[in-house]
Amino acid sequence: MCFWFPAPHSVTGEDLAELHLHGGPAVVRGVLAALGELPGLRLALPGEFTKRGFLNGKLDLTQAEGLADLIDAETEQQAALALSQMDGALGQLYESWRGRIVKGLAYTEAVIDFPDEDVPDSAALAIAPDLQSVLSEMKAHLADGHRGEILRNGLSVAILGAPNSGKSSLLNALAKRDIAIVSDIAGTTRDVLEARLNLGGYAVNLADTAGLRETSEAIEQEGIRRAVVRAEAAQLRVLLVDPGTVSRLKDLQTHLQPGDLVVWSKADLNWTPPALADFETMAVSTKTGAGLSTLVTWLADQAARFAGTGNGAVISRARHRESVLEAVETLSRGLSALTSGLDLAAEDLRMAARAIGRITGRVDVEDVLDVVFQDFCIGK
Ligand SMILES: Nc1nc2c(ncn2[C@@H]2O[C@H](COP(=O)(O)OP(=O)(O)O)[C@@H](O)[C@H]2O)c(=O)[nH]1
Ligand SMILES: [Mg+2]
Repeated sequence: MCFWFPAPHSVTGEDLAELHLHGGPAVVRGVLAALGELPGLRLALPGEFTKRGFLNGKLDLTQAEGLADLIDAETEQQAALALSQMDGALGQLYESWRGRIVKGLAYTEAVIDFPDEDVPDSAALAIAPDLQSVLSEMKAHLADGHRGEILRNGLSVAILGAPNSGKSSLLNALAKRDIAIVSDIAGTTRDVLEARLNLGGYAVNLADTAGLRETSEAIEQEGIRRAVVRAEAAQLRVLLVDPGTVSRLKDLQTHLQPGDLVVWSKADLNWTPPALADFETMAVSTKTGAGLSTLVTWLADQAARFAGTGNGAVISRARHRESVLEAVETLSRGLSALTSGLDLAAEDLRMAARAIGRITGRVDVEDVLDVVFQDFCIGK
């Protein structure tokens, strides 16, 4: 069966034919081979359909990125974020900012170009309040606790603890597969091991780390150094304490930050943990499974707290954040220059508009295009 989508109403904006085949690989290969014999036909590059759609004005870069994210989405919340970005919410926000900056630029240039009576100097200052509010909106957009990026990349959680406290067993239990080697030999885990989980619709990256202790063994020392670095970079830390390591609690606690969790492990051994005021605590046994579902719920709640929902216009990529940061910097410089040198102000406003335009793909994007489309699969 063949569908014909004439330009300009197809997804790419060009004439487009779509073949529907029976799904067997041999049939698909046969048809592709036959098509390959026709003059002028070749296989599409990864992301080429979407790229042509972008070049023909069918969607902006944030929407193209939303589509790529939707294809890669593993959890419901990642898909929701991708869909809202595909809908154009983020692109519209950036375009409206760019429009307002460009308007300010136009006023400023008018004052520069017609210095005498036609346009009074105050015209340039008249647009200052609106530019000021664009600046505040951008700053609020940046101060979002990275929730879009956490939604998209997953909440990062590090499991910490002394050797043999049950960290690797916990990672395996939560991931429901044997990722880390479990053994009663202290110092077994050295590298940071990661598992990507879907907890309540949120992506969570759980890291198992080397047990914290004094050691003279060089490789284990390096593992412990990595554990500490990883724990500091994580959004949350879970400290595991078992009966054998509870005496070191005070010292281990120094690696935690407010909001982190202490897990009393090996609850099946029926031991009594000490009272602890500074952190939330819970008891878990990977041997019996007791407490595991409470821990999973806690982690999912934390992911929701950090990431919110995927609705609305939130920054989901470092690429966007860098450009908005650049726009904030140049726009605030331009605003202060409005009262001193209009030429300088105009140049700064132009740079701010360009920084925002780069996010949606409105201006000099050649270098950005490769970055955006290289992650696509063939056929999209
Ligand atoms: N009784 C009991 N033993 C456990 C539990 N979890 C782990 N262990 C044992 O504790 C030892 C150390 O476990 P492991 O996960 O390798 O700890 P790690 O060094 O912190 O990664 C192993 O012998 C495990 O079988 C548990 O919930 N209950
Ligand atoms: Mg281990």
